[in-house]
Amino acid sequence: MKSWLAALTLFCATPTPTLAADVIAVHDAWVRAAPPGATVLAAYLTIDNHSADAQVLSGASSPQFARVEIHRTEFKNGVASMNAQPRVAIPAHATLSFAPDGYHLMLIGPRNPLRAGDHVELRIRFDGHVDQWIHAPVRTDIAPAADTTPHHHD
Ligand SMILES: [Cu+2]
Repeated sequence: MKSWLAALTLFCATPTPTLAADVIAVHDAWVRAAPPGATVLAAYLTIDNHSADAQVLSGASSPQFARVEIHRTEFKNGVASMNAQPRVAIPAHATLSFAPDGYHLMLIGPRNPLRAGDHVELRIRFDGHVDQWIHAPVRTDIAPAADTTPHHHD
């Protein structure tokens, strides 16, 4: 009991930012495979904010790419355009999905070609927290096992 209290006191007194998976969980990350020679790839993921405060995604990077930007695809009069978003807020107790035709991480300037089956290491930055590293498999599309709805391919 005594050591538990000591540990608790230490934890509460520590001023360094923390990021526990029970505050912000990043999951189901994947990178859409692109043709050889592609200079950009898109990464998708889901962010769960389990806290009572809004959390802010403020950047990402990867040792495998020159840079990573947060983008949002928006449709105006049927025309899609991608807009860079420097920061994206996730409201308290909300989930934000990065998915095709919406938010995505734009992976710019691959240092090496990536094929389906490879992995991308992504460093995700949230304001006030320690950066989170995630592991995103490269695949041609959403895994068939996770996709039970009828759809067509172009
Ligand atoms: Cu983009």
